[in-house]
Amino acid sequence: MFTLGKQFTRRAAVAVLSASLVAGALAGCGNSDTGGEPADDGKITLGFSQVGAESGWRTANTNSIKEAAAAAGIELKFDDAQQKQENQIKAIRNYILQKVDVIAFSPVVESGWDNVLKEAKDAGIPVILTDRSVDSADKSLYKTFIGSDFVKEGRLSGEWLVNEMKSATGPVNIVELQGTTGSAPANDRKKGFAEAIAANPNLKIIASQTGDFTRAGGKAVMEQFIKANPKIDVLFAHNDDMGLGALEAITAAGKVPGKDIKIITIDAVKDGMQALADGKFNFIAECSPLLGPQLMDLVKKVKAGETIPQRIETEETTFTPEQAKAALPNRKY
Ligand code: GZL
Repeated sequence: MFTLGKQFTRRAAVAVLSASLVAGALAGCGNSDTGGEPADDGKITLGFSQVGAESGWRTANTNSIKEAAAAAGIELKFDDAQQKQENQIKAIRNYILQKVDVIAFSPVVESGWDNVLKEAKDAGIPVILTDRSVDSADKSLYKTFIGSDFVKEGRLSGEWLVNEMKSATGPVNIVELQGTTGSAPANDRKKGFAEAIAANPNLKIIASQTGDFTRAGGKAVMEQFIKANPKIDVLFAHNDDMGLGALEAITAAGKVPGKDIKIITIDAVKDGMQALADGKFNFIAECSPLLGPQLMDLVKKVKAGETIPQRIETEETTFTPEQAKAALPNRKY
């Protein structure tokens, strides 16, 4: 039971506390110059939607982006979409609600982005495409694309095979492990490879199916290819990871990878380069995941309203087994 004195004191304390809470809240709103928004401390906030974590390439790409954001003093909001377009769209909408300064993402597939990109444009938030592109006709929906020329990667792979098989007389049966269905790298690598071998009718793609850029996918589909096709001379895999998965299926079938079945892949991640150096792969076309530093430079330029090129392609090369042996000690990823 409180005496009056204590009751009064308690009531007074509650009143003072409530008044100070209200005053504090108003003061917080009143401090910013944008009416209720946190004061702009000059730090750039980047919202990034990543495809997923499906391959060694993707892991290296994510590391590059996170390390570069930290080094550039850019606040990074990062989302892993687990290879689902609906998750990327959700993440981009969240970034719009959070009023980030710039949005960047690697679109898991080429189509279906116009609406959400228009929402970002209407919200005044610039978008940068990294790694993979979109098929939007309206180029004003994004500021730039930074990444590889996937058609060239496919073409270089096909050109190597044409040269490798120039003395072959009979049919050369090729099986193809495609990347994620509908993705720019899968579409373009397939196109470039097919164009490069088109003039050589003895080079025939007898089976082509997606392994979704994963080792498990590559192994499962290669097992089917081997069951259905008694004579396979070449495997063209759209990335190292599917090629590495296929190695397990090839050896389980009692065949020697790199000899009975020649293997061409794309990426040049460390595990792929080791397989190449060991003679299990025969050729790799490089696709660099180290886009982080260039992306952060572009984020700063876009935030500052500077004009940047519509498309920025990364420098890449190719590797034979000998070249892989020499490059491996200094490989960053
Ligand atoms: C290519 C990239 C592809 C890689 C795969 O830029 O989008 O996705 O080739 C990765 O390893 O999964």
